[in-house]
Amino acid sequence: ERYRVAILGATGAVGTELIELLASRNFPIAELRLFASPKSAGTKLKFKGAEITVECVDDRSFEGIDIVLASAGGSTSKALAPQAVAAGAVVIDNSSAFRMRPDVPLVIPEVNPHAAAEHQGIIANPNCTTILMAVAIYPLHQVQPIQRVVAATYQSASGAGARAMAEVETQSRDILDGKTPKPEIFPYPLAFNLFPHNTPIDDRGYCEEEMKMVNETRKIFGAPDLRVTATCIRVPVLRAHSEAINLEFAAPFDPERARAILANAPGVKLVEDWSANYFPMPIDASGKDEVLVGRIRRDISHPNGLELWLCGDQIRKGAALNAVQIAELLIENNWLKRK
Ligand code: A2P
Ligand code: 11C
Repeated sequence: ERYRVAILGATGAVGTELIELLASRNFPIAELRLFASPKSAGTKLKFKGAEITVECVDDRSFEGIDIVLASAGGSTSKALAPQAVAAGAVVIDNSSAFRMRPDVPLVIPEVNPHAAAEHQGIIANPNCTTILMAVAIYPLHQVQPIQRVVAATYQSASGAGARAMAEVETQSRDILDGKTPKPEIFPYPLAFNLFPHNTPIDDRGYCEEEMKMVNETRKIFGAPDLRVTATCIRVPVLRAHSEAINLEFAAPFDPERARAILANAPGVKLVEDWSANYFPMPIDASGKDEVLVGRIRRDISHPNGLELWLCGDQIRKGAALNAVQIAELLIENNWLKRK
């Protein structure tokens, strides 16, 4: 069977990757429609050698569509996902608009695939930072429940979209040419700099991105009391996010055992060469499907602590790949229709 698929936000960083992944993974497509904002209408994008014209959305855009892969921001998803569901489509939404709604599954296929079966038309793709961390730590959590997570992130520009990536490149050139960079998408220059993630800050001092890591991880793991704290930082890297993660268990977790578990975990690639001091790096994670994990070591400050370091392609596993994997999961299990 083949499916009619629409990408909402087809011209964006994630949308472009969605098109590439549908082609390279030979997704069973009967028809692919591409939507973006009115300013992109008429643009032609390539899919498997053919050209598809980008359309803007109207009242009838989703008629006859089976699967909508949405990555056009939260407000666009809020406005258009219900319309797509009413037209009979399943929406896999990359925005944060629906993630914490009890009737919306929040799915990472390697972690909680069965949650997808319960969808009522919308399935949410988690935040990229959350996905990368969850893929790496869930296999350990299954063996010995994690009590507490302390994460620090080093997030690439791609998390803020295609224009943010272009801004870092332009800023880098400007600075090397002796010009003063003009930030537009980001609040401050990112080239040769870094700053805390610029989402709104709550009354406890946590930004939205940090609280997404807390709340989404709890929902995905089905562990509402899991203690998670995070510090999210934007760094001048283009595509891949990195994360330093400290895990605390109820009893010691042998690093050798963690290494053996992660060497065989789905979606994870163990990258460790201690003699060469070679561990995951964003340049090696860019364009890869797996989350690269390494520097697994016992926490010298706590007998039950474990340290690890990871890098993952934010556009791929952090967004587009996870969404396509959810679509594949629905098809393989015959879960497209609502229960
Ligand atoms: P456009 O390129 O026409 O602005 P990114 O996250 O990389 O910034 O990409 C955002 C994506 O969402 C782009 O494809 C963008 O289209 C699309 N988009 C933004 N606003 C809308 C809208 N109101 N309706 C449809 N697509 C939108
Ligand atoms: C970033 N993770 O790197 C963010 C972008 O909730 O999907 C994605 C925000 C989200 O800025």
